[in-house]
Amino acid sequence: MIASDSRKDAKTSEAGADAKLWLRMFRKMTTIRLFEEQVNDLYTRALMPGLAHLYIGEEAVAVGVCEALTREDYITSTHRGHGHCVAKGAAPDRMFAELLGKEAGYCKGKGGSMHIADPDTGNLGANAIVAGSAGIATGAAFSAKHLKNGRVCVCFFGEGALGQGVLYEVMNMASLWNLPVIYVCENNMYNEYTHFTETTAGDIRTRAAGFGVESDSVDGQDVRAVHAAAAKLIERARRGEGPGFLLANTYRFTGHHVGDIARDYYRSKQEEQKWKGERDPVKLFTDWLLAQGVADQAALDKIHAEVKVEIDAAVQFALASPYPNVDKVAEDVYA
Ligand SMILES: Cc1ncc(C[n+]2csc(CCOP(=O)(O)OP(=O)(O)O)c2C)c(N)n1
Repeated sequence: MIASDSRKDAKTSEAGADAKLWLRMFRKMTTIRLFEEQVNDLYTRALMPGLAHLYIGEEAVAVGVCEALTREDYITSTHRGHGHCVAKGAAPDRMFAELLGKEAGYCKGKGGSMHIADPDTGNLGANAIVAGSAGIATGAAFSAKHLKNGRVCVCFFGEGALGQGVLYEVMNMASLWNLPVIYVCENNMYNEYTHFTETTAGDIRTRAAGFGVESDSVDGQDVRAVHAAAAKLIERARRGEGPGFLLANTYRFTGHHVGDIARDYYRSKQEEQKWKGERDPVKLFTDWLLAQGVADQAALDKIHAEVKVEIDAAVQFALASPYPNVDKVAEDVYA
């Protein structure tokens, strides 16, 4: 009797812990979605210098993976990096400040959208060079192994990076040296304006298998599936069992960058509508949370409203923040 009661208690608290995790994931995915919508708004109102590459449609990948990491674990990111940054714990106000070139930004306004780094949350930085962070991620895993600090590193990249030699050089090293690094390939199907099947021969996972790197593939629109697959590879790497490769199949809902608005010459409106209507990761997760009774609509609406307040305040903070003084132009610049 006591045993069965304590088993019941254990089960209930496990369900409670899961519910906490699911709702945290929902909050993070919502934060990324609203963050990106504001980025687009700032761009179209000519308030943001330069361009940005939105992560809308891919939120489940960053959140599913980063929720399987500790704060001390490392990530590296890409030109489409806002989602990774938020998922790893960065503050939206300092991110917006960076996008607007303000001194309060993560790189004091000198990095912009494609170069945000946040060492406090283990984010070693975004990189505008396709596959540019593969070496940095593998080096971070090398250091973690030799410092024996138990950290792992996740290297996010788009499938366009599969065409870059550096990825294969470092996967070879990671396998030979048994490094705690997980290469997460976000296959959103397009390298800029070209379908990946026109640039990528063969089966993607066999590229990892060729180096003896353990791999898995997952529906990148399903945050729970991403989380489960990522957690397996991450914990395996943490135990010292070597690198991993996760192929997350996903789709970017908007243009390659915010200025890519006339897209039907490379992909059809029907294709986009189908993904947005049937495969929206936030909507799919919302439906699951409601169906499972993890939360009711009012609770999810409340989270959404709280995130909206946070994002709106973050934008206002960034708009009101000062630019760096001109005498700071050469500070923190290395050549
Ligand atoms: C080495 C290098 N070559 C070309 C570019 C120009 N470029 C920027 S994004 C991009 C496509 C990237 O596609 P993918 O890696 O699949 O990422 P996605 O944009 O789909 O997230 C290219 C070719 C670059 N930034 N770096």
